[in-house]
Amino acid sequence: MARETDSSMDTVFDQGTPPLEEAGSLKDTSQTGSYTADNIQILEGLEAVRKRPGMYIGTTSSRGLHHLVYEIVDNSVDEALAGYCSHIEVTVNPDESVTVTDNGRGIPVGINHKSGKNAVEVVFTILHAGGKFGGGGYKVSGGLHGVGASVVNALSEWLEVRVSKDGHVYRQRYERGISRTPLEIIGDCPAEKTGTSVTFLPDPLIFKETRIFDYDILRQRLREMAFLTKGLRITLTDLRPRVDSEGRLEDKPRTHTFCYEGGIQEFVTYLNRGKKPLYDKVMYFEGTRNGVYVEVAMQHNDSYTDSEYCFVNNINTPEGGMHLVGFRNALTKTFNEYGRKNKILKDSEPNLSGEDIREGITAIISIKIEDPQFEGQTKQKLGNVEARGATDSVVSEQLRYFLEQNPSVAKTIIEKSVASQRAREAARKAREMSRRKSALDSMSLPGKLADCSEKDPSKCEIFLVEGDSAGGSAKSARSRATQAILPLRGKILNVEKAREDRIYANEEIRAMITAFGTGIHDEFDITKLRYHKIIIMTDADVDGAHIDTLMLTFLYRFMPELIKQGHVYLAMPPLYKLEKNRRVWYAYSDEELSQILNEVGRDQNNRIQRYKGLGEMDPEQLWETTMDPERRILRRVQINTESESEVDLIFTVLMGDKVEPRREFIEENAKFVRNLDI
Ligand code: TSJ
Repeated sequence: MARETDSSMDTVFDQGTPPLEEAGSLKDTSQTGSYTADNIQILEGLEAVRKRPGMYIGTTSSRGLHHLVYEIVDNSVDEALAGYCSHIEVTVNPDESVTVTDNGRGIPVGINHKSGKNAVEVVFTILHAGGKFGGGGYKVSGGLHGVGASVVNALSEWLEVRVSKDGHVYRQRYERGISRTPLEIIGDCPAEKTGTSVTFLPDPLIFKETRIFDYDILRQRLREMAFLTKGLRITLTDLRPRVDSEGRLEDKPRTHTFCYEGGIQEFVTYLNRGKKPLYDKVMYFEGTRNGVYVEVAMQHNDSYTDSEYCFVNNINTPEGGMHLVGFRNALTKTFNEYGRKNKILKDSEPNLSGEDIREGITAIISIKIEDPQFEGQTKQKLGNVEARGATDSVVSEQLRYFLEQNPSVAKTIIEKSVASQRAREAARKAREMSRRKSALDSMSLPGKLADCSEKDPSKCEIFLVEGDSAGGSAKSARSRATQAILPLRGKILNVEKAREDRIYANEEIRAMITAFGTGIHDEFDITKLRYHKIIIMTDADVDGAHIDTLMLTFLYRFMPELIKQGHVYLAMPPLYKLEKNRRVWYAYSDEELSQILNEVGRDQNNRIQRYKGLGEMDPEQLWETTMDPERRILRRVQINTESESEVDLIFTVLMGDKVEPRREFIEENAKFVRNLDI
């Protein structure tokens, strides 16, 4: 099972401030002597990175900031993949610098004859081909990554590297990419102690938006990296001062250690932890074909959505690509062959479709390839054709063998696929029927919808209102020109727990789909969106919050682009109304109420009303507190995570039927869940 423990690695670098010794016998290539043509080229290279950081790290927002850490950690992961490193420690220091330390062989310190430089300096000052977001992927002989160190160096106010090797500790310091000290020996250590440690402070001139590292974002990505490299131990420690909920300073730093002997097999167990697996085993296939190393782990659960996560050289490819195609081919072909051969699928029955077989699957497809080609608009799709054949071949061969060894698992999956096939057929008929009745057609809007008169979608908003009575108030309160109201009765269907056919039969869901106008899934077309603001308006209580999550789950599963492009909002009705001397205040939180009371005085004659629901407000109150664009508060919903598997988990855990993981998850991730809503 997964281990998450406190840890302390006895690092060879932890020597306090070492005395500055003589510079050793190393040649200083940066400070003394004149710059050679090479040096100038280097400066130009790194200057290009500083001029256009987006080309190299995608963005200089929080996301790009965190990317710096991954670029450095990738180098240590490569050392682990080469078999020389078992532990990586990532520390966020109180000054917002980050230290990454490994126990690998240590970057070579010898002089490279071609460049006349030591390897450390080459790593940190020579910009390697392209950069991830510039050219087509990245090429380096040897390691899979190793291109990022010079980029991180260029974008850091300062960076210090320490290498322990051959009984010495070496150090070099850079500022904004330029070496400020030579690589010098600063102390000795036992010859068997080796490793690399890099500390860097992101440059405020580059990262203007934020330089604050988010522990939870780092934790998620490092956990993912640990899953993807079995047996590798990764520790994250936050040394920044921190206060608890009572405002007291915490005395212990926050820390997590990830180490998964089972690798991606454990990753699947982790992803399925909020769901009911259909069988105990997690399948695991592994092999190398034509230089492509393929690893796949999978298990079905009782839900109706498939979750396939693809990685190339440990980098997520959300748009899939050749490895995913190969995996899917193998799955479809092998299950149909097995089903026919063993008469679970009768001759009279049609083949199972890939979709039917994948219903409820959780799969990780992770490949390692020498020269990955990333394609598509966001360069998140693998283009290498050889990856398709390799993945297909490894999975076909080993899945066939697995099914033969585990006939009861095979039977369970095929029976589930047949059920899915029938439901899909029923759904298709239901869809067709409702199309014929043109209920899913935007020409005939749902009867309950009170539409607005404005035709320009960018000026229009739609309120999805809990309950008919609140819906009624909202209809009379609204600004008719730009605000549409769609009342929804009671709790809407939980789409995590229903098959497609039932979902399409659901009236509330059909009404929403029709009103939005965009269509769903593959047919989704954002240009047909009829309202640029979709506002969920529910009571400010537990039931309201539940309806919010049901609604968001539906939107996320059926039209994720609406959320990603920032069209979805939560209305915020007030919690309290305070009346004094014929004046009225509304408070949207307990803090705000006490703030208002501080200002107006806590007198006897204050009238404080606690709103229990939207229904308690008359239309005028509803308008001025919650709907009036001039006065209301809206919270835009955004997906606030690097890792798509985490978003899936949130919805699964929040909406699934296992209570324990849900409670655990909410306790663990209170902040995260809030982030999702805000
Ligand atoms: F890239 C980097 F500088 F940012 C960086 C590299 C940062 C960190 C935290 C670690 C590393 C790193 C590099 N860890 N381990 C290595 N290993 C090598 O560079 C290395 C060592 C020995 C040999 C060899 O052939 O003897 C080859 C390599 C590539």
